[in-house]
Amino acid sequence: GTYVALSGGVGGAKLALGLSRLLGPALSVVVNTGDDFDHLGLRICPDIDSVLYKLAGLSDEQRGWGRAGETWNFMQALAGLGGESWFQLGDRDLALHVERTRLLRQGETLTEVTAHIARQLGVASHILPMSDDPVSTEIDSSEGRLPFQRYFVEHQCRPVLHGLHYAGARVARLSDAVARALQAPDLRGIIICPSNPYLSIDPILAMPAFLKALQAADVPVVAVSPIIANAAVKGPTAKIMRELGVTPSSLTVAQHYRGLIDGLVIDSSDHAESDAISLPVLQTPTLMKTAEDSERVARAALELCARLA
Ligand code: GDP
Ligand code: FO1
Ligand code: CA
Repeated sequence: GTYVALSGGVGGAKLALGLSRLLGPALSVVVNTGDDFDHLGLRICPDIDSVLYKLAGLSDEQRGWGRAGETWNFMQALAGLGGESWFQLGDRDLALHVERTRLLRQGETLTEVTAHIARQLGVASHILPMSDDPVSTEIDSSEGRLPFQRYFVEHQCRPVLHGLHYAGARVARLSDAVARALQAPDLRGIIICPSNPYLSIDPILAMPAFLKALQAADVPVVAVSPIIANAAVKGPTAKIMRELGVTPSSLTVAQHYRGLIDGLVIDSSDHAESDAISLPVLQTPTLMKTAEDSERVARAALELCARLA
């Protein structure tokens, strides 16, 4: 059977790696593009690149974004010219942005460009942008409405978040590749990776075309909670939950995806929450540090899909 995973960047990519090792070409990862923007004349797609680098074994695990063994000559030279330096592009990473931007300018779709790069990097699973139409996440905050990367990188998520907008989502069309993946006759399950629900998964679900296709797929939908012991492993997920007036917990994740998911994988340490979650729950250690961890959590998600089929 085949599976579809929904993913943001780093957190999602950890599970996508495990799923990819188990499923190879039977896995399609639909990746958030709400973080994407134009910078220095280049098209930047942080979540797609996080998934590509992770599955290709090229990601920098300490920094949490970009490539391992990176050098910064370009950024230093740019700063010396008085250029913009709030958003760092490493020398090796830069090659991907330059090549992607060139192919997009030639008229290729982001789906085609991403498939080409995945092939070049030896990634066997299908890495699919959530849409080829632009969707841009914007944050309503104590600093006013901010474009995503201004909020996330320049302001380091410090402004208090009041609301979110996914500009373009309403009219974004489904790509043929995403439609085919969701309509595959041998589809066995849809897995929502442990990504930030508000910043990484909601932009995908905010597209009516996608939501409709997801709901038409008659297979179990299972999420893996990004919250462990009332905290995010990394990033602003718990902070955003507090700012939205909810308690950071796996129960909150379950309630957030209510009506959409059929089951939830939570961390063993959160076993006390499972009674309050009105859904089938599978408990397992969900912290992923190694590829073996990723494979173990991936197996748990697939097992829950099988149990709910
Ligand atoms: P981003 O796009 O790079 O910000 O990353 P994602 O949105 O895909 O993932 C961010 C989320 O991943 C955060 O809420 C983290 O708590 C979660 N996360 C990161 N690592 C792990 C992990 O090992 N296990 C679990 N369960 N969640 C994780
Ligand atoms: N995150 C940062 O915190 N600072 C950066 O300078 C930065 C540069 C960057 C360049 C390329 C890329 O693909 C990602 C980059 N990120 C950077 C990560 C990033 O944009 C965010 O972590 C995500 O958008 C949130 O998912
Ligand atoms: Ca992201």
